[in-house]
Amino acid sequence: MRERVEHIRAQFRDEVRQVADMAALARVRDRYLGRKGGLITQLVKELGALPPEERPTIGRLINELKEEAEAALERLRVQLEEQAEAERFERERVDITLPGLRPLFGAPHPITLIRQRIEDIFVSMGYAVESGPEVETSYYNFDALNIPPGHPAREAQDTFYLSEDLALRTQTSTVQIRALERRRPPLRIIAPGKVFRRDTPDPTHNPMFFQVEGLALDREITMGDLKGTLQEFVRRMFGPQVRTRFRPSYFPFTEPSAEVDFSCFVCRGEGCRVCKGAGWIELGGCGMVHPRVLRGAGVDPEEFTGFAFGLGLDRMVALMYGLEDIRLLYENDLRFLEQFGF
Ligand code: 2NL
Repeated sequence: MRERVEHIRAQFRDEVRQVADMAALARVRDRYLGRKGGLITQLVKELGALPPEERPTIGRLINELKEEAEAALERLRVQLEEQAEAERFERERVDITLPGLRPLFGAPHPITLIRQRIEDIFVSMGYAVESGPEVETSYYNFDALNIPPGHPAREAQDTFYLSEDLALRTQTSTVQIRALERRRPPLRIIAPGKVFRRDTPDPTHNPMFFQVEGLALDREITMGDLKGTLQEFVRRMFGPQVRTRFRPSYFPFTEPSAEVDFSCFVCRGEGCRVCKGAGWIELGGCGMVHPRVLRGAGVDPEEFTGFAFGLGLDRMVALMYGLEDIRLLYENDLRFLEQFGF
């Protein structure tokens, strides 16, 4: 019996040394200490069959073996667990001193930035900001603006027609006519928004661009009010030293009509790269609203007069940021767009 105990002890020690993982550990535990058929468990059961004088010594021996086995297996279990945890920590290691990844932040589009500045200036002068549909009927696009059927401005060559009667708006006057029908004068509104013309893209043209139109109607409004308003606008926009200049022009929807320029905010009119040596930069077109346009919208031109203007937003953005090609504004290249705002 003593030899069997010693043999099992040697065998146990040998097997325990070869255990490399939890599964092997469980197998060894079961083989020696399992409730049914464990080799050591078996020894304990056989103790009763020994002669009484042998029982105490053999019993102690078996007990020692059992305790040794239990202790060895427990030590091994703890060791395997620590080892598994250390491996997991190593696998999941994170270098918290590494620089973080910069989160991609949105930035307002340069057209949005300038549009908001323009809106703020006019809102502070008592104007409301209006918007309306980009697809318009011939009535709002042309008839209401004193552009009759057959007029060259209605040509399919310049306008994106969607059907006989529908087209993409070519100016935001459409929005102003709609607002006028809704609000009735006196009123002061601006209509910033997208407009569409069938132009071939080049550094200064894009078939879709942005315009800000303005309209002020009241009793006894004069051309002087128009000049003062646009003068104040360019001062607030480009600087206090900037002057304006009005040249006679023609639009079907205003009479009289004018082109408005402002003195170059870079060279103060001396002539430079920005103003192409002219000293002046074109701002847009303007004039006193044509009586026929007023009458068409149900406004009595004997009671109310007013001025209107149309300014190119893209050109102002290009000037402000020194862009050589306005198409940059429509290519959605993040390397370009990331540079604006905040
Ligand atoms: C230009 C010319 C202009 C208007 C737009 C307008 C609007 C109404 C009535 C009369 Cl509701 N006129 N708008 C007037 C004059 C010129 O735009 O060259 N824009 C870039």
